[in-house]
Amino acid sequence: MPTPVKLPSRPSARWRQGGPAPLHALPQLIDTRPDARGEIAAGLLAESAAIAPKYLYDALGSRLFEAITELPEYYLTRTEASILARSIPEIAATVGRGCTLIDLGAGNCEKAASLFGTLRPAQYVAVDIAEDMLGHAINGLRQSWPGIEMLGLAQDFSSELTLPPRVRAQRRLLFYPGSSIGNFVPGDALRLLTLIRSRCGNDGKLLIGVDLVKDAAVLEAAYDDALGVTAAFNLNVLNHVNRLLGADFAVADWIHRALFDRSLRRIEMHLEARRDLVVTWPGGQREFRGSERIHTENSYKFDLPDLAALLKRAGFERVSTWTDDRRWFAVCLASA
Ligand code: AVJ
Repeated sequence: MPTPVKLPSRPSARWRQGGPAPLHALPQLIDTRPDARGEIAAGLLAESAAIAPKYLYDALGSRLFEAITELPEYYLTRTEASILARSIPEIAATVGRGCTLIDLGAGNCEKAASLFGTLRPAQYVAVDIAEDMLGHAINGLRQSWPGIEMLGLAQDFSSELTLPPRVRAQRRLLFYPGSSIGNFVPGDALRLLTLIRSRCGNDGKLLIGVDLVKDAAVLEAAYDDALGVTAAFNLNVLNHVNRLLGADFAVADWIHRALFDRSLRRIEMHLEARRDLVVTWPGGQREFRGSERIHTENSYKFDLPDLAALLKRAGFERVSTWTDDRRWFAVCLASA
């Protein structure tokens, strides 16, 4: 029998917000993340074990991901930044000053902040499942941009995208950069984009960045770098699961794997057991054979025609696209 551990209790959904309050007294961080334990246990007990990629982002995982974005092999972040730097004047001219910028998966908010000077939003809403990073980032940004009203939402927007009444309904620009849409299998990606479209209102737009299909060696190096930072990022999910579920994963028992599946057009990240072992948690356990894997992430790669088709199916009408010279990454502005 596993030793019972004390688990943090979390109400299933909560608005850290009472009735009407003066604007200055409202919280800057609203947390509605659901309880994770049931979902994680179900994933571990599935015939092909899986842990959802959102659990990669505890405090350390968020910092490891930041480190990944600086690796020579991980071209995505800097390629997207260079495309945005070139296209943002045109985007800003289309969107106009004073929009409400809604940042989906804001992380350290750096990408969105790099657009503030040109875009001049009136309101900035940062949504992310990683609450620790969000609070810090927003506090920092407030100092530098006192003219922009800011709000953080700790939310798993893959299951809900609930925008409180303080978020203005008009002139929204939803920002979904970094190819994060690639974490979703095609049906879920379409569902999420349709949800995003519904949050755009009748005059809103979506600015999205996606990674494009390319040479397997380039892709695999980006997800299995020489320094081992991506390996640490992947393995760290086990520490997070140990805390969330009270499980007893030993990180040293697992190996990081990242492979491109060209027919499915996705990088898959897995953790592979080094030997036969048993993992236990309060109320459950799972046996793994040596070399058995836990699937931790899909990272889909797109081509431009499919991407435009996907955005249209989600309800966007006009789509403008910018890419880099190598056509490794694309940024799209899609309007309702
Ligand atoms: C943040 C989901 C876009 O898939 O490239 C980086 C996460 N995983 N290295 C990606 C990630 C491994 C990243 N996204």
